[in-house]
Amino acid sequence: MKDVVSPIDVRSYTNMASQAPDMTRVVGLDGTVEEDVNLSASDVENMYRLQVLARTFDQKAVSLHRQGRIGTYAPLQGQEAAQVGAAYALSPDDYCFPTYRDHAIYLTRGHAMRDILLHLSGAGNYVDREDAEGLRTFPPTIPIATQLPHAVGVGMASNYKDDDCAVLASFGDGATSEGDFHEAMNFAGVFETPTVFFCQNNQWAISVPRERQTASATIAQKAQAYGFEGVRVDGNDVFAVYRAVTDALERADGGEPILIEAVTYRQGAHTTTDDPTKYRDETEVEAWAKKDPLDRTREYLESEHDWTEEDEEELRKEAKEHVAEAVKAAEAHEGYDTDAIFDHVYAGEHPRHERQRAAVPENPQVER
Ligand SMILES: Cc1ncc(C[n+]2csc(CCOP(=O)(O)OP(=O)(O)O)c2C)c(N)n1
Repeated sequence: MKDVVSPIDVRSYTNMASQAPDMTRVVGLDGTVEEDVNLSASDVENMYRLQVLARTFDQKAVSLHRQGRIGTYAPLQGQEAAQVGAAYALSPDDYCFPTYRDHAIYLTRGHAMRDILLHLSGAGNYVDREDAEGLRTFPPTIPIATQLPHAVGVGMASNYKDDDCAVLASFGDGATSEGDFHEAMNFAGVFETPTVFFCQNNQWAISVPRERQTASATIAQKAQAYGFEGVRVDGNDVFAVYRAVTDALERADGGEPILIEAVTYRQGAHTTTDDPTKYRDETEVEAWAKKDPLDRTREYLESEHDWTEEDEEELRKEAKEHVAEAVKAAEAHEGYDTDAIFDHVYAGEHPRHERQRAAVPENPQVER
């Protein structure tokens, strides 16, 4: 097995080992330190603001589900840095394919929180139908890994059209066991599509731990089999993620796909219908809580940007108000556009859809 590349032969962006507050330092496995992540003071604050907003939204969404005010919800707590850092690196022209857990990607891409809540209550689908051509952030995918061939296809189309943009496709560690993942990686390698495969390795796929998912030492190394680079990044370090994705987008734009493994942790349940105490140990959760992405960004702001207790209180208050207004706006929405369930599944009409459309009651209401 001489030709097998060593598992650590993947570039790595991390400062996880040191836990140092200086998070703009990106340290490679070879010990080289890259100081500059090209972020202004307002970008740094904005990336913290988005993480706090995402967590405030997340906690509210769990509680809304408990009260029967939204449907099943997939919490993102613990993954804020991975999602904000990745989405922050994208330009408005880049395409993005998120999953059901990527609420912070949508918020960072500028989606209204109200619309996310409408989607979660079955009354919206993220897509501006008037502007299908302008669609850059796709609706969340629930069937695991099915967005990956789509993302590669969009990249191939952009190559044909000679568009100057890249495509970021987000997915979890569990998705790497799906055929769609491998087919997409293979196509990307052969056709040199501008694809950034962004894996949030949150250590669990519902109740299946990372070590039962794959015998590979890292997820990043899987890229080597498809002829392109894989990198690992400390997924709880918003600046390291931003840096890794920025580098990747640049390379992807030049025709080199790349796989990023953002090492992070799902602090909460898989969804609001899951009970993780049935399958995972509390000590593991506590250990990861010490690497909480928000705490780490805040420590950095305190030490490098004179972030004060008052700044923190004001930010938390603003985030709560933002969430409260979004909930109010979403709940003021009346009626359900049931046609949206069927639109965009096929390019045209389908006889089965005709029958299903006819079976849906007119303007159903949810009791609150
Ligand atoms: C094709 C398919 N198979 C199974 C499922 C059921 N399912 C929903 S989430 C999930 C685990 C996914 O884990 P991972 O990819 O690591 O993402 P995470 O939920 O941890 O963000 C599974 C198996 C599904 N949605 N789609």
